[in-house]
Amino acid sequence: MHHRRKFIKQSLAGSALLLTGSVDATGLRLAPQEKPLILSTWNHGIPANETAIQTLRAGGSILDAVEQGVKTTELDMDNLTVGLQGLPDREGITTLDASIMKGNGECGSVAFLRQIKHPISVARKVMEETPHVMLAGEGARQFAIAQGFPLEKEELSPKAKAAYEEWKQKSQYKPIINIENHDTIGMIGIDAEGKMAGSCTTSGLAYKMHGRVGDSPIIGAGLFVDDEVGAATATGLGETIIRICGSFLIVELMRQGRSPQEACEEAVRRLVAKSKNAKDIQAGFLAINKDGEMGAFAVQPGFNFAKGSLQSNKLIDSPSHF
Ligand code: SD4
Repeated sequence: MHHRRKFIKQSLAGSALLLTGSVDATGLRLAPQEKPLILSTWNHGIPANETAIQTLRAGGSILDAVEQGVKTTELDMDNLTVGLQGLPDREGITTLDASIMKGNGECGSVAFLRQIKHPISVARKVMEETPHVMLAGEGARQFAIAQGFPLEKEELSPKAKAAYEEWKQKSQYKPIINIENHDTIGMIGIDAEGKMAGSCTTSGLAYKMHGRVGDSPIIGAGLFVDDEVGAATATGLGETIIRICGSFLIVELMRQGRSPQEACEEAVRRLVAKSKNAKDIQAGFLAINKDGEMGAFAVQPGFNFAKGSLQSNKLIDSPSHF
């Protein structure tokens, strides 16, 4: 409850326009009625949102905005959870997962992709240039090369290499929550006309088993968008998100009348109920509905997200279950 109150306070502080929006009896139906609106996971969402908003200002579509936005993160050398500079699997190989989706149901994704700098753009090509939704591994890499994406040298970034060498001392396979306070980037957006799109891109869980794929490239788990209802994206321990079809669940709950905030809270409640060790894991969700209302909720404190509009771009702490 404390966190929820804090969230509402910060959301209110974040937007003067929000004051004209509706707040229901429970205080949950926050209607910023700011469109376009872009939400991105974690603090790296701030520069990603900047790019997304600039893309819209330059006349790009909401799909262009969510693709260009997360490409900023894919290139961020300080980020150890997205892009080729991300932490490797336990064999020392960095493999990438990404998905992209439009509100009309078109979507594309890549999983277990190596040596390609922008998996999100390959995911978009899967959506636009193939009859398929998802390509994985060597097939995804071959497709990327055929589409003209340069093949990068397979070597760890200096930061990832140092972290991997340290991890190898003990080689303990244990998910770490909230490492560096940023992780996978999931971005969802709505444009001025109410069209929605989303993107999600990650190097996945650090020191995962070779071949492991998380929620981020799985449509309905890490990302789901439906112009008739809303959009949702996820971050955190992918296995727990896949098990509840997290993002699809949130959109379906909104379809049944829940606010984005209520839907995110219900998804976390289910995820916690289905997890044996909920106290040790982190997962967080973001949602928007077609009216531009938003929601955020996580298992643990520490999850934050960036809310970007034409007026502002702010980091907001998410409320949490624990
Ligand atoms: C995954 N959801 O691969 C991603 C990574 C992440 O916190 O968000 N980790 O499971």
